[in-house]
Amino acid sequence: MQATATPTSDAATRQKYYDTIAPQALAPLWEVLKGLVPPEPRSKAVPHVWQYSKVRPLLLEAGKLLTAEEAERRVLVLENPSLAGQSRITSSMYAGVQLVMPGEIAPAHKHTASALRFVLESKGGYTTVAGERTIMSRGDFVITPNGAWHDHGQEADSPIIWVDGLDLHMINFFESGFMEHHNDKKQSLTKKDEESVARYGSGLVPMTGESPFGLTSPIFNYRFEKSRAALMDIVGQGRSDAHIGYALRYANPLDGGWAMPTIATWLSQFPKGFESKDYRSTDGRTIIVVEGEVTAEIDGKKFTIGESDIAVWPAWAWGHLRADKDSIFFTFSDRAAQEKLGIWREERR
Ligand code: GTQ
Repeated sequence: MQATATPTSDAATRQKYYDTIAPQALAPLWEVLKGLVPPEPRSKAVPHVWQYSKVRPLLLEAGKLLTAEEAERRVLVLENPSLAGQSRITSSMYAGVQLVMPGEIAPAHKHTASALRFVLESKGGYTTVAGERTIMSRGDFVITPNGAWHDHGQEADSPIIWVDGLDLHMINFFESGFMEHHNDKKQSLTKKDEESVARYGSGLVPMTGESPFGLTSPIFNYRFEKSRAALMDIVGQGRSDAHIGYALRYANPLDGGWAMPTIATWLSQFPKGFESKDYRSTDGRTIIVVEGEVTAEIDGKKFTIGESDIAVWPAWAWGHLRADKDSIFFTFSDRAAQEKLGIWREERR
């Protein structure tokens, strides 16, 4: 016959025991197990929208406060309201809005974190990545691969503004981050402008050789003009997905995977009046509307995302989107990292 275990201790006795084991750097799992292994994700982030009409003047005010060089990167961090002070838009992702004024250079540096730029305003602004320069225009999705030197600048007479998305919280979680400043403010150009587009950007790739950027796409500017044209061709075919509308993901031409190792990125179109069905996934998303206007209902919260507005849809929160006008929007999330770990999930209603 099996002996039945009977609870024997009261709270005070247990606490006394915990006090005994604590000096040995030991702790009771049973007091914390439910929080450590939850039945399903419960994001610490909340849904939120930043209106560009409010952000832009504040960012330009920062332009009068200090130079890009002094700041190193003149950025207003998009902080999730429930994660204030942590520089997080979701638990795993950093996002900010960066300004470079005419004549300025955000000086060359490199780091372990990968960065994406989604360009909101730029006439002639550039970023240089590993010796190759690309001119940035509105809607371009630009990548700074991990470990690549990069500096940004504007020689023309208008400010440039873009949204930054970085995986730095993932890097910092692993405590694996390095960063270095270049000796020169501006790295020297060792390649022709747009050379990587010629080499990798037309559905053809070199006969030999790997990506110069390891797991990151060798193309570091996915131009809006091209992406939009491809997306609109798909829209023209009809057959939208009930949950995602029309969408194309940015792919690494060498292996077909996501363009970045940790961050997934895609471009969506909803025709006016299209409303997606309820959806949730384990990746928290940042959405930037390029054209049109989208109304979101996420976790019971309703808000409108207008042109150049930035919204966050937390992990595993039910939600859907409706287009008030023909709309195009860019999304990024940590889905690429989650897929590599085999933990990404979605649910459709
Ligand atoms: O442009 O390299 O928003 O290093 C935060 C950290 C941008 C950048 C950010 C960075 C950068």
